[in-house]
Amino acid sequence: ALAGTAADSQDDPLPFQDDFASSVLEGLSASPKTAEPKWLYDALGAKLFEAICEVDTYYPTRNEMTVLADRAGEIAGHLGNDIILIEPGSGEGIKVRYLLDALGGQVTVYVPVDIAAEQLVYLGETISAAYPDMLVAPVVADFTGTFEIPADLPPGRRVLFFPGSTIGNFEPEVASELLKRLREESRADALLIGIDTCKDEDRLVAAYDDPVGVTAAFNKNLLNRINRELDGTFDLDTFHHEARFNPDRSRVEMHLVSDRDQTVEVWGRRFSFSQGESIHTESSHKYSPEEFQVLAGRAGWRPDTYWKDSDGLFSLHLLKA
Ligand code: AVI
Repeated sequence: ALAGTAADSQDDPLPFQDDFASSVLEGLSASPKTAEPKWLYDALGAKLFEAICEVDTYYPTRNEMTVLADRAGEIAGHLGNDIILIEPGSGEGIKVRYLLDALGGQVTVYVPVDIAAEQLVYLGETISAAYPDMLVAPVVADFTGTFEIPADLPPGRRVLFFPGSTIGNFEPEVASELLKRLREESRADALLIGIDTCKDEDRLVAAYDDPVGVTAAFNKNLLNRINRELDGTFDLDTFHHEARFNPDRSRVEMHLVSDRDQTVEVWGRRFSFSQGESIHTESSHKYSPEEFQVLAGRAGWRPDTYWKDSDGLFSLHLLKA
């Protein structure tokens, strides 16, 4: 069954628009220039991210699905019955199906939480049709802000499902804060979370600068979005995508690099770029299992167990509140 879709701001048809403008202007005014990675996911950006997951060199999605599929039975054994499964940043909801299939009737309620309203409504309908005995209660919200889980849910054991190494896109201190807040706001007992591990530079850079150019398109689409939604004048032909491994911070960074000296307008404000100057659009932090357990520990999560795929490229952790 499908419950009504709850939004965190019911009256405002574009609740995130002002946030987008102020965030972009602030990031472009900073030195070095930055943009928050969450803005990469407009309708086209979300599609391009789905395409990235199909690219040969982008291993995280495939390897995480392998762990989920191979360990489904074990995971089910750890989680128990009457589960209320809450998924922040549910996206197109492919991975959750592995879990739902493995958990069978153990999940009574699924609460996907996502900023992309249209995709969320579609997900709610398709998941509800595929699992008719389960209640689906979608929440339109930016999970990095405050959001409310519907109050009228049946009782159950709340489990947060946070796959994809999405937490890696936050600075470690922010990631820890977010894991703490997710625990408090969702009042979850358990957290099942995907974490990409650190590995050799070549493999990492190939994953974030794929030969087909899908990741480049995903990154450059941000300029497209700024042009469309904030009256921007970015010339996309004069910026290129770059993926840089930063070993000191154990992360891959995505940048949009200006190919020449130029001035760009956004919402009536002018920003100058020198040749080679970049906008840092995303960081993707990589953690060993032990490093991640320390980070999660700071957020009040106790490690229970974790699994890796057979190549050791990706880990799935189970933690308890
Ligand atoms: C969503 N997130 C975990 C992806 C990542 O791997 O950091 C986003 C991404 N950026 C480029 N490729 C994929």
